[in-house]
Amino acid sequence: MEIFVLGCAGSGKSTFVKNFSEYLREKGYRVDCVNLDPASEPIYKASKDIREFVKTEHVMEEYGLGINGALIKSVEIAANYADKLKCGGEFVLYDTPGQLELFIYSLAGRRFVEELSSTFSLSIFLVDSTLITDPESFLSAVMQNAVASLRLNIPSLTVFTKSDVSEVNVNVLLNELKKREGVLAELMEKLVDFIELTTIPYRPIKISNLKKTGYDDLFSAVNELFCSCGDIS
Ligand SMILES: Nc1nc2c(ncn2[C@@H]2O[C@H](COP(=O)(O)OP(=O)(O)O)[C@@H](O)[C@H]2O)c(=O)[nH]1
Ligand SMILES: [Mg+2]
Repeated sequence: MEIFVLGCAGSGKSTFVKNFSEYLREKGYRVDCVNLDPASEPIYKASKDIREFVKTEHVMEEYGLGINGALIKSVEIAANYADKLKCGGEFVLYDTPGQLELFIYSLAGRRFVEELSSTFSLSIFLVDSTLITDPESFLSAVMQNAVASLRLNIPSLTVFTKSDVSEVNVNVLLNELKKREGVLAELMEKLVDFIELTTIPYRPIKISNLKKTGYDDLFSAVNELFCSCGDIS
């Protein structure tokens, strides 16, 4: 099974890849971690690393680009090497570039996913819980996950990280929403219907990468996604 780990910069992708791979190995699975971020050295032992083929800092020098241009260019170049990053583990965790938009709003992300995925591929969309302070930020995060899923054409689970410092309480947020008025409140009410209709079993899953909690719940949700298809590894 291939798991593409997505999320905004700082949401906890790399820490998740490191700690969730350890969790899966403790369960007895063969796990590969793959770094798809040409701008960062992996903080885990990577079976494959895109930086063997392209490094953002070299692209900056070679093409005379600033950091933003070099990030875009290096991810474009990286996609040409996607076929060299295949791994044979029962679970393969792909750590994606720091900036989410480089992966989901460029053609590169789709190329990586097409090249590397099999029948049992999904993305895990990490959201920093400390940034979910109101119904607006909650619904934006869930919608952002829906966009990522559509852009990459794979199922995607929303997962709230950093639950050790801040816990997302969906019922409280939805109650808050009832008190809102105006055009945006109407939009949000419709989005709640949309989420309920289209995202089961995409329930909010809360994890802490630091404490390694919530991983059992996440593991069950991953299994549920493919449960009608038999052996998922
Ligand atoms: N408290 C807390 N910090 C976390 C958690 N996950 C990641 N972090 C911290 O958040 C920062 C960004 O994490 P990182 O994995 O580099 O995020 P990335 O940019 O998405 O790859 C680091 O300082 C991590 O130690 C978590 O579950 N809880
Ligand atoms: Mg990272």
